[in-house]
Amino acid sequence: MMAQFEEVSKQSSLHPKPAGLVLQYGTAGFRTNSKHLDHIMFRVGLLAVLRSKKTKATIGIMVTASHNPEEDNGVKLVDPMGEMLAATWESYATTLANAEQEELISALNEIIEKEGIDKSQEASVFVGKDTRSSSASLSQAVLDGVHALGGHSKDYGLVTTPQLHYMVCCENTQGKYGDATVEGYYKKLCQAFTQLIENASNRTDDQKHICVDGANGIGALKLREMMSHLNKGLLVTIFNDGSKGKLNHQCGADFVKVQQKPPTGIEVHPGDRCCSFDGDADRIVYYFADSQQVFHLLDGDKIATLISTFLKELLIQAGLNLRIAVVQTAYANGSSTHYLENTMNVTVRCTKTGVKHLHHAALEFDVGVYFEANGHGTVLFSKAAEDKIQQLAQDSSIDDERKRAALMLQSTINVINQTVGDALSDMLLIEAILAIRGMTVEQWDRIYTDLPNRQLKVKVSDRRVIDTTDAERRAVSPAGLQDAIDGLVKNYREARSFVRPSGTEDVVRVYAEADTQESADALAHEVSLAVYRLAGGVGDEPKPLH
Ligand code: 16G
Ligand code: MG
Repeated sequence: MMAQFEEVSKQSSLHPKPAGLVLQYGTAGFRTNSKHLDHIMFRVGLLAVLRSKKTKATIGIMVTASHNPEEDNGVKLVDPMGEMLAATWESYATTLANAEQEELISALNEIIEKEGIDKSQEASVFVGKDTRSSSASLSQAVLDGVHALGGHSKDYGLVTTPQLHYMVCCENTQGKYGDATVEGYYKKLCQAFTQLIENASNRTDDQKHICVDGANGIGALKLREMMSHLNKGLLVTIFNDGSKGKLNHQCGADFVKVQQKPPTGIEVHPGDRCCSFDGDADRIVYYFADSQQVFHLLDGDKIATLISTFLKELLIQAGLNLRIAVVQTAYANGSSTHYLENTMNVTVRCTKTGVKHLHHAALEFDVGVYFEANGHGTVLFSKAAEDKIQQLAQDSSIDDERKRAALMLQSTINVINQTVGDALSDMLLIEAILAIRGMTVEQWDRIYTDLPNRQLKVKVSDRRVIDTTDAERRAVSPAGLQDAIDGLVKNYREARSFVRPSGTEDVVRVYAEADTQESADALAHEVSLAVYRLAGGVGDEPKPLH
């Protein structure tokens, strides 16, 4: 190990840390301009080796900055079952990232001691990257870090974030989750999709057709690869495939959700079913234009409703008494929550923003459907639920209806990427559900009507003065802010508003919804003013939207 540390010191001087640069492992890992990330990548490689030794399992490292602009990059660690890195290790990541060159070895030693890591344990790390121009050299820096500390690596090259999560899970379950190859991923998902759509009656080519905005990123590439496994069960036209446009520029799921309009690079004709991926293909939103050319967005809430309704009905048909729930955040449209709780009688949980919080809450149920309104989400099945579904699917004594439902549940388990939200996998499940139901996007959209809403940002001198509780739905500090919000909300119908410090940008986010767009806009503005006045706003006072 001494020799290994010398190697780390030597190599780390080739990946020097810019003096004074401080970065934090946030909700989505490290993320900033790609110029500042070389030393971060090397050190994340080191940390992954320690994490692998500690867990005695393969760890994943994904080089991506998701929906951020092309100039940015970032990196996330993936834990053994394909989940996000454990929270205690996030702070190790931050410590390592910010250690000066001469402190690096002692920082490593400290982690080794604290975690009681067996230094002689073998380490294995899977690495993937997105299509950014900086990703190639940055993922090389990751590999350098892994090798400097004596870890084994497997470089998957260009993959989506969810594909890397899948690989890690496959490897650590000795193939039970699937084959840890890109081929294995396509085969597993596409076979399940093909089985699901056997339950759909004859579909026309129009019904099979979908327009996909690939955000000029990795999702477009991987969707094209996947199409050869789909046997014409789905007819896909890919837009923003990276051949001309710039990554995430005026396109992708984040753009469409935030701007509430179609991306550039795609013409949305009435009747077309469209969807957008984000830059690393872990988010998806759907949309269409109606006959009046009015744009309709089907976000994560609509997706969660479609999927949970489908699953709940299958569970009833299969006669399985399993607990199903939908996990959302405060950003979920009030209409979706109301519909799920009061019409569908589904349990709804609300957690803080960030995938790991939703994922964690979903684990408490037999079938946990989680989605953020921004389109990141998946379904988790408990081990007990999977076993029961498996048994029933093989039971020859049950009637046809139960059997059919059990088989569909089984295929759903296989089509969904349970490790993390996955645009490719979510798209296949959504397409299968629409096909089985014989449902158009218009019909899906009409299940409930979104309450008009508005999101704004307010700049303050220190966003940490805002502290929240109740899954970010109420502010406990600064004093008087929540009372002010409550007072404003009372002036509108069906209104709701909350504020929270962003985890990814230096701003406070404001959300408001109400019975009309005018009211939602006015309320969001008034709440922004309250934040500006009570939480140390900087710059000009927020202006009304109209
Ligand atoms: C990160 C989160 C995402 C969340 C977003 C909120 C992960 C992998 N990603 O992108 O889930 O919606 O942050 O951003 O957890 P905000 O804190 O700036 O509003
Ligand atoms: Mg993403």
